[in-house]
Amino acid sequence: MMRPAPPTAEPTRGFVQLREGIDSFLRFARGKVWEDASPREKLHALSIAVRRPALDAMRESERRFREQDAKRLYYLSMEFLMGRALGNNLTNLDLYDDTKAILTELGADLEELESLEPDAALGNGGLGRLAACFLDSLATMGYPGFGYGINYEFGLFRQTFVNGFQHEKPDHWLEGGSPWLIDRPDEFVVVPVYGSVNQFEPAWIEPKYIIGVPHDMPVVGYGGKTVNVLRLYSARSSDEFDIGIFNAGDYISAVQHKINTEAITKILYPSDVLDRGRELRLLQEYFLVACSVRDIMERYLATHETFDEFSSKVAIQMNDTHPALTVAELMRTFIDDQHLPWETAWAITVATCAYTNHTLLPEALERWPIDLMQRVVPRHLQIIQEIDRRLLAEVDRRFPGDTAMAKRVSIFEEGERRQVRMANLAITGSHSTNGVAALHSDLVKKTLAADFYRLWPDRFNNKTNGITPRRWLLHANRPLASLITKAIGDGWIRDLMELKRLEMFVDDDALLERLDGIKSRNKLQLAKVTKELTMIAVDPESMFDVQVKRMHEYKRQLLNILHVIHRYWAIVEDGITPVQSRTFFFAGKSAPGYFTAKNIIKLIHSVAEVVNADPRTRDWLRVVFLPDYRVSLAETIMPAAELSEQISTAGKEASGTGNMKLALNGALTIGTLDGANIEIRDEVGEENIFIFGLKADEVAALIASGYRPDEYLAADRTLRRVIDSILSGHFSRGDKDIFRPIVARIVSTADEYVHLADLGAYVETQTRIDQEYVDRRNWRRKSLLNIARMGKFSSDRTITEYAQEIWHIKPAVIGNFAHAGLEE
Ligand code: 26Q
Repeated sequence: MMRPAPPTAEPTRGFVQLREGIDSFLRFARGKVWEDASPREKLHALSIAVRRPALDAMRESERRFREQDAKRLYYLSMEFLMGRALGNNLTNLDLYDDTKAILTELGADLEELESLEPDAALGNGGLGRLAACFLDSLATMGYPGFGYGINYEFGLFRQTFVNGFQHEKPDHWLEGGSPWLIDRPDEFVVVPVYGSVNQFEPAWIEPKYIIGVPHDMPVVGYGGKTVNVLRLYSARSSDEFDIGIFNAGDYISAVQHKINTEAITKILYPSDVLDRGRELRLLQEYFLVACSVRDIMERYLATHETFDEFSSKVAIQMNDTHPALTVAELMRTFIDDQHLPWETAWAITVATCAYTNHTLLPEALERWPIDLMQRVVPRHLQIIQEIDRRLLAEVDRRFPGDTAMAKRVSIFEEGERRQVRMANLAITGSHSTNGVAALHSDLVKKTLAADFYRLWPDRFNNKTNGITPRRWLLHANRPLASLITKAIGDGWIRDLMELKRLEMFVDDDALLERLDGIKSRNKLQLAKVTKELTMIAVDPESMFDVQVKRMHEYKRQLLNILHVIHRYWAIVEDGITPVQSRTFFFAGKSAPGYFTAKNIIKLIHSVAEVVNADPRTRDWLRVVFLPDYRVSLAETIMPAAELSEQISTAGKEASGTGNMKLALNGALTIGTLDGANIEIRDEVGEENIFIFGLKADEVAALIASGYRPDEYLAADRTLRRVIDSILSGHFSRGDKDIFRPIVARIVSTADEYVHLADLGAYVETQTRIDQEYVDRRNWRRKSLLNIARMGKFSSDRTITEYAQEIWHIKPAVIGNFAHAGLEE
């Protein structure tokens, strides 16, 4: 990219305004000058100055959308894992280098200030980060696309380790206020909840009321032209808003009501497996839906008289089933508030809504007990019952007598405690259901939703996930980004397919050398951070092998650590000198109540303690567990990684997106044929990726025919040695019990993740990888080919597909007056 001349020559307008913005904030809001400000105040002042051009562009973008009466996409999600804003926004506004120069003049370091910003960790993992990448792509391409979410006071817990055990600390990220959140108290909405219904009238009787207060986060598109909004709601008690809903009287119970109400948006549920049947979670999901739908309706009705155009002006995407009550809330609004007939309301609802599925794991499918819904959202339950009645009528008409099918598709599940199946509601109430990678979407049609696929085959489609190259390459890996730009120009930033042109350089030694130099520099940086976080010194010359993701049995961090143990014994007992030294990096949070995942964290720490200390192994293998994995830490890890571990049991990982971030930053993948790994292989070519293990259908067949882990143990003494040494207490200071539950799971015929079935192939593949790595030029060549062939995995491509095939929205670029017939 062309960088502006040094500021001393001719300061740019952006430069002058930034400097002025910083000074005036400190003077007028803090009564200080730069020299007296603390680092945090400096960060705050800088952020306030940077948000000025962002907010100007935000107003201009909204004006454009309104003038064009553009169709808008609303992305409803319980999670947005945004990470830090300052560096990303500076990058997208093209103010990063100017700002760096200003701060240098002022005697401060931009990266140091950036590192003081708390992550906006309003999500657990992949699903929440996907939503954040989508917002970046929507704004970058000029689409009218907006996020709706919850303004959790506490984001995902901060993770610490005590003695190798995970501890959770609250993440009070808003302490001191965020410069990136604009309060909009005057745009509050009123949300009814609880109360009752009767059979005679379509109405909600004597509900209580909650106030939803929006807070807007600007989403700066690359180039700074389009700035969209992520609107996050906080729950407030109605009495503060003085809208006369609560009659004064009982002071204590009024305060109690305030406490209960405000609890709704206090905290993000820290589980990505189900924490089932919690009333507070249902309240959160309903609150998100109710606030968003009210806001969407108000905006639509400000410029439209009837609902004839609703579905041609509004698209709603439901990020998993968490906001699936949208279907019922839209129906309630159309019928109860707008007095439309059922058929009309239903046609509009289905044409407006679309649903993305992110998992096939049965334990992760949302189900809500009917009695709970009856209490919390009685009118919605009543509407869902009518939706179900009509659904079953359609099944009976089209598949007469197939009562088994009717049972399976029904939104209600029979049982001791009858439940609402949210996926069935979402599929029934949408015109589109998509999976997030080709294999996953195929499995949705064949397994999860086979009956619905028979009913409505045209509703099902695939949208393979993607990641934003702005955050994950341009911002996170500046040295690599500038190498690429020097080689092929900066077109890749908006069109990642341009990376293909790097293939011209596969045999260019000078470029491969520079690529090697950048990776080494990034590894040094990660080594430094590792030392600070863990006190462990790692060898920057060793291969950096990384598995970073939520802790889950299906993701098989266990397979990874079993291989490490195997390596350890190969050196110690078999006297095998490895051809290559390696550092195994792990990072990831476990749900606080997920006992097995927490135990796996402890096992990894225990193995680390032994292998890192043993003089026979410490030069060959190091194990590190980096605490508190989050977006900002990922921005340091991805650029330094050389081997990417994507080793889930085939058929279990819907897509994965870390796999894409790592490959885009030049790591080679060792992986199973699962999720998007399959499509990564298709892109990079078989010779540039390390695929091993059972395929999805083979896993299914193995389990169906009776999985026998003991057979793998009997056949392989090195495998027995790994298991036996865990049980012997070798890694746990003699404690023979602590890891017994883990071992019991992997030697059991009930291990649905078939660890031992894949371990042999995994170890062999790892051995082959060592040999490939020793030829460093060969490795960097493959690394370059991986980077060059990652174009498909830009979230710009994903969003373009959603826009054209599901949402039917168009970029509202400057000068595009399609409706006024003034097209340029
Ligand atoms: C639901 C109800 C109650 C409490 C928690 C939840 C909950 C929260 C988060 C359930 C699931 C999640 C998150 C799921 C998730 O992150 N799935 C991942 O989505 C990615 C983006 O599509 C995929 O790449 C991953 O494969 C998938 O695991």
